Amino acid sequence: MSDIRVLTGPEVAEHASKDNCWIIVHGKVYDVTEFLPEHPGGQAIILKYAGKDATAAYEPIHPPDAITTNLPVDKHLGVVDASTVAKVVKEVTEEEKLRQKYVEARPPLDTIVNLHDFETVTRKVVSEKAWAYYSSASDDEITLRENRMAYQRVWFRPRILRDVTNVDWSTTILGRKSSLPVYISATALGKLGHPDGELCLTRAAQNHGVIQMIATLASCSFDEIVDAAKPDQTLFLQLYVNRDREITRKYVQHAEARGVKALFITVDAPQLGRREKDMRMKFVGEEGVAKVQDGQSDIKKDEGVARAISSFIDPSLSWKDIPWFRSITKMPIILKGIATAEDAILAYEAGVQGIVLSNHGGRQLDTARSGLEILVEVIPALRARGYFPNPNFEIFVDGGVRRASDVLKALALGAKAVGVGRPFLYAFCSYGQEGVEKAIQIFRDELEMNMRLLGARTVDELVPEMVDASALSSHVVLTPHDTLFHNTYVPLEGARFQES
Ligand code: PPY
Repeated sequence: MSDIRVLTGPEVAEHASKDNCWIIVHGKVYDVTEFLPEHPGGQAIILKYAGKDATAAYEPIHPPDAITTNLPVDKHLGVVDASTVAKVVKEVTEEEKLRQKYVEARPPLDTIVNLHDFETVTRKVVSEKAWAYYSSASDDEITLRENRMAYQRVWFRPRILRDVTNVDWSTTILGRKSSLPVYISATALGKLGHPDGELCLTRAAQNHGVIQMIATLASCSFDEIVDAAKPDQTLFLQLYVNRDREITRKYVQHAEARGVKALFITVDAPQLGRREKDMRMKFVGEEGVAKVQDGQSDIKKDEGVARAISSFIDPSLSWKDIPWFRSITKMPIILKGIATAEDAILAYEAGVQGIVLSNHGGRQLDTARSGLEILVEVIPALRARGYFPNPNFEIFVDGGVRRASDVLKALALGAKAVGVGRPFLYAFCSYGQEGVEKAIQIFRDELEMNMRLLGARTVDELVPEMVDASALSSHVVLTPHDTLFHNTYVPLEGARFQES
């Protein structure tokens, strides 16, 4: 066994320049000189910690293994004697003091009554940077808001006198049991908002029989998440396809070997949308983000959290790649981000096992339609070709779901289940694992009431006749104002003047 080199703080501090840059992360010393130009978050942020302990800045946004997997072994220099390292004292800003105050003053969890409440709390208890990244959507955020509005253009046609003493909202998703017709959809960078990150989702999901989709860009590493799950817990994987297909192949095969049950390939993000709230945070100057997977280095300095780390995503991904995915895994393959009937038909004909009708939470092409509106176009088109219903091809919808009534509308119109991303993310940002459990409970309570009132005892009894979706594709119908949503929605702002 080779001896581990033990370095001192002052020794590390000697390597604090662009041409000779060492940093400390988790008590280990790394030579990142050659990696500097490749860092997706830019060089500036690493150089800020050159010769120092970068752990505090590294931790919220990098999976623990990001540095070890991306840096060649010969750049792992050894461990540092902790007693010799100067502590990095982080100045407590006014923003941070205010944030702490809000954390202390959070509404007790038992006073939270709906999913919007988690968003209201999150906005105050996470950093401005986290809020900007999570809440932002592309361009004018029209689609973000439309996702919510679309559900309000569909009205119920409830049936009565059906003995609704017992109602059961459990279902299967891709052949796996799910206690809800809802799965936790992938959201990235969970540690920006809570120290335990996505593990809050995993632990809550296992207690309640809910399925979690792990994000390629989760803050927790893939293995940490799988390790936190019970052996029989169903996990799905969301995939950003890497320009280096070998990295993707290994990632997918590792996931399958670790028991992941389905692969959701994101197909609506060949380039990341411009999320202006996020961009205005000038993320890169202050904190860095990991080269989570291998990628390019042509990063601009002020593009926000998401665009800073998106360069590894392959924009050349095409229908021609589907057979390759089929050849590397036996997991069901689902295309996440289908937005038209034409592509739904192509997906079916490509032999995948499902599609997610989605606009990526309004974060990609602005003024793209809502998943629900896509659904009413897709179902008849598939049906006309004899492709629907088909138990081996499931259709999911995501975006804008805040109420069980939304879920029931999507199911009545033909969705197998719906994906919920931000509300679960906000649930753990505001209250950790307990928040997620509460969010699940809220779904249960709302499902019970709404199914009774709708006259549907099981998810199979949710049929198209229970909804009037005739106004869904008209974008000019007036509905009563959605007060809760509008109270949490933060309007975009214009250019900022410099502070004097
Ligand atoms: C998103 O932010 O919408 C994502 O899908 C996650 C992400 C984060 C950073 C780079 C690319 C994608």
